[in-house]
Amino acid sequence: MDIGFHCFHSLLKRSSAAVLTGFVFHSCGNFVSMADKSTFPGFATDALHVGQEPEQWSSRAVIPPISLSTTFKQYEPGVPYSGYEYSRSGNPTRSCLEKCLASLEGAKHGLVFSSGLGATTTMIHTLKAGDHIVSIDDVYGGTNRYFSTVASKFGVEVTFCDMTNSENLRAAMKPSTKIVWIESPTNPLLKLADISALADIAHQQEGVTVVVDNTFTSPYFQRPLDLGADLTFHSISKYINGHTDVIMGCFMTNSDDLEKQLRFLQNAIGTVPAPFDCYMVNRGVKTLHLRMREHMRNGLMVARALETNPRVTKVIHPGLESHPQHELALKQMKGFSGMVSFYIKGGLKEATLFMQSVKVFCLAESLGGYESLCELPSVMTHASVPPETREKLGISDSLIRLSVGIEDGDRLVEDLQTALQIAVPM
Ligand code: P1T
Repeated sequence: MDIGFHCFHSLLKRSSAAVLTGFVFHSCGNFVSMADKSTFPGFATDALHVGQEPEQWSSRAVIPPISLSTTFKQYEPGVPYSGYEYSRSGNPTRSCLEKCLASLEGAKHGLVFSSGLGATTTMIHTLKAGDHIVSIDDVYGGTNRYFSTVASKFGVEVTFCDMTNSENLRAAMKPSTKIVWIESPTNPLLKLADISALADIAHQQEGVTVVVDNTFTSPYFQRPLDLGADLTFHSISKYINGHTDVIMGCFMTNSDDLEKQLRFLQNAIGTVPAPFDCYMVNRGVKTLHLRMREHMRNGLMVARALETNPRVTKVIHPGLESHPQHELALKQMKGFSGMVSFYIKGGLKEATLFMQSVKVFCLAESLGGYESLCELPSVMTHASVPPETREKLGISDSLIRLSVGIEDGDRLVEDLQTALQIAVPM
């Protein structure tokens, strides 16, 4: 256990006490500087500089240019001057983003795709009919839909499994299992999976690839590859880009073989992002470390405030002592994002009125941008999950998901408290 863990742990406690007693800003100042010390060394420097070397451009441009050309001149047939031939198979703006993102996960390779689901689709193309995936049960609705209704059409079998108990994975695996798909924290219930324990179990069987969807935490606070995963996945559309203006996904890996397979499939399928979008993400990621500290501070502040509100029946945030896997959070994460879920007293009527009454938060899908968003998973992001699965998981019409942004924390709390008063008369 390192010093970072102790700082993180004691600050969580200090921050909560301070929020309750009203000394939010003073405490959060400490929190931010301490949280910063506990993150991965060199993160900010890498986010700013890796893959950005001016020497790679003849102009010595400090900011990587947007390379729009779809094709590149060749010296003789099949021998390009620059290593690039055609932009589906490789592009200079994309390459510098991939190098930068790989460094943030401590990975050897990074690959970016046209969307998070485009990346998922590409990975599933490594399988053949009859192969089996074990997926965490509380997975993003679109991932669930892709596994259950699209991959299954091609003969790929999927088992959804509650991985909060790692032993459940052992029971769910079959000789045909090829991928174990973990999301931690999950979308939208913020359940955690013990990545090291699950990777150990999965790797007892040869040929199993462990994928961790790290979208909800970002590489600033969690590095699944260090915990034994083979691939880290992100919907870049969220925290990594952070500005709600690009749809993109990625995989990071230390495996040369997985990188080779994914690059081949990406070129064969065509799931590539546009150079302009790569430029945008390369720019957005430069402030990831700064944004994540603010998301963490505001997320905890909001979670604490909701916990004491009588119009709320339950708050879910891995940083709260009430979270059933709080200790695991402290063990495998170095901090938290701005994701908070809660159950409002009442049902669909109260939840709808609440989301129509907020003024700073915006009622919209997605998450991880600088702005605060709220949504109702049961009818929005997780509507495609079968109703009986939603019910079993607890994705009811009173479950509201917040993506807490980096506005002033006290304004966010005030906005939520006011909307709750309007929506749930007492
Ligand atoms: O939207 P896209 O970039 O294709 O990423 C899909 C995806 C994958 N994994 C997680 C954990 C996600 O949250 C998402 C996208 N999620 C939303 C749009 C949402 O509002 O939850």
